Amino acid sequence: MFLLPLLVTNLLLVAAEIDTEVQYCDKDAQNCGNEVEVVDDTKLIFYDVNPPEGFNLRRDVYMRFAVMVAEARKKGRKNWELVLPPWYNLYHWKSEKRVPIPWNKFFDIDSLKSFAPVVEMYEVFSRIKNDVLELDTVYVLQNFEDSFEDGNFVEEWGIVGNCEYDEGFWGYKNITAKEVVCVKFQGKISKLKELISLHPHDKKIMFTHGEIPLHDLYGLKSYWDCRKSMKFNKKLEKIAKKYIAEYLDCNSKKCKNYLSVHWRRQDFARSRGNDVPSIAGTVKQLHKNLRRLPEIKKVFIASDASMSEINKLEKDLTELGYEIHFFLPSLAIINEYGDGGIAIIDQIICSRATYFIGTHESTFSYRIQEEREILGFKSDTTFNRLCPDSGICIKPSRWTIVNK
Ligand SMILES: Nc1nc2c(ncn2[C@@H]2O[C@H](COP(=O)(O)OP(=O)(O)O)[C@@H](O)[C@H]2O)c(=O)[nH]1
Ligand SMILES: *[C@@H]1O[C@H](CO)[C@@H](O)[C@H](O)[C@H]1NC(C)=O
Ligand SMILES: [Mg+2]
Repeated sequence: MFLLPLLVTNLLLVAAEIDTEVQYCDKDAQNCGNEVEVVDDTKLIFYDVNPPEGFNLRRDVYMRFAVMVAEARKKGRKNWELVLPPWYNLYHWKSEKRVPIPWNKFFDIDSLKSFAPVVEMYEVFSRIKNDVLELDTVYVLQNFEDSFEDGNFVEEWGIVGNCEYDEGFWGYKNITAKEVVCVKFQGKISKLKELISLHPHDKKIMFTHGEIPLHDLYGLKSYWDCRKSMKFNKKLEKIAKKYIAEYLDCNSKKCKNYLSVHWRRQDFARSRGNDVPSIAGTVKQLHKNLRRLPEIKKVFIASDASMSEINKLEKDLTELGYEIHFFLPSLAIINEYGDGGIAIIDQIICSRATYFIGTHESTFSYRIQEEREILGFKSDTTFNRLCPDSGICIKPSRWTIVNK
């Protein structure tokens, strides 16, 4: 029986690989790392995002951290793991119960893990024996007052000193920090590694205002590899698929018979009059686009608008001869997935349409555009926007997919 020794050797090899960064383990030496120590050696990277930011910017911030940690792993830092920050108290999710929501509610965690070593907060808790999760260092990131010195953007950071963190650790009362340090930061996310290396023995490091560091390579291969791994929870996909089959008569991921619109209202309608149209302006633009697509009569509308605005839009478009659809969730879906899940279902339905029209500078629309690039739609059918009623209407940037 030679299987067992082989297995043991393999385990040792794995352990040695995890251990490489820290120390070389000689069997004669004292304190030789045993398996328990190896497990404890994990370096956990936590982060959070400026509280008012919405779901879809947060998805982008995740990608910055995921790419950084995946790259660090490739360069031998095998013990780094990224902790997925629970979704808590999001500004737009009005009906949500105030409890931290794990990422598996919205995303396919195995797929995320295929790109980066991520771990849910509840898994971190389950590894801990104490009643409290104590972070070693929390870096509170802050912008420099002047980001452009002499008109040049320079990458830099500087420690301000000890300070306070009062944003509440994703709603958990049992998380504390040994040290909180304020840091002015400007630059790409890989520069955070310089901060991480200040305290090489820290095992739990957190960055707040994760939106401040920028992508290392925005729109390049690593970006898209990460983006492709951000698959939604299969149950949400299934709900969207069923809706598309039932109401939009399509059984494929690339439909040929409906147009979709992301009609962003609320704060956009209130404060971005130069970017978004009125209801009448929306009707006019949709009619104009649909006249160029004579085979399409079905229109799917995703929106955060009030019921009265939606009803008006629906009435006007129906009078013009179009068949208008919205996703109206059942109570069961509302209870199970909340506003966050419903928004994802809207995004999936938009991303599978023949033709998509989005809202200018909405990250909700950007994520739909990326999904369509991944599905392989022609870019002409994707990078379209609603224009304001009057004034200039800048064409959307085309962030097309990069596969190699
Ligand atoms: N269900 C649904 N929710 C939306 C829609 N548009 C916006 N929302 C909600 O409003 C939030 C908008 O914030 P965010 O994700 O930051 O996107 P942005 O503000 O448009 O860049 C979303 O996360 C949703 O919760 C929509 O078409 N459908
Ligand atoms: C912290 O509290 C949450 C519930 O609020 C619980 O799920 C988690 O296990 C606790 N963590 C620890 C380390 O006890
Ligand atoms: Mg937003």
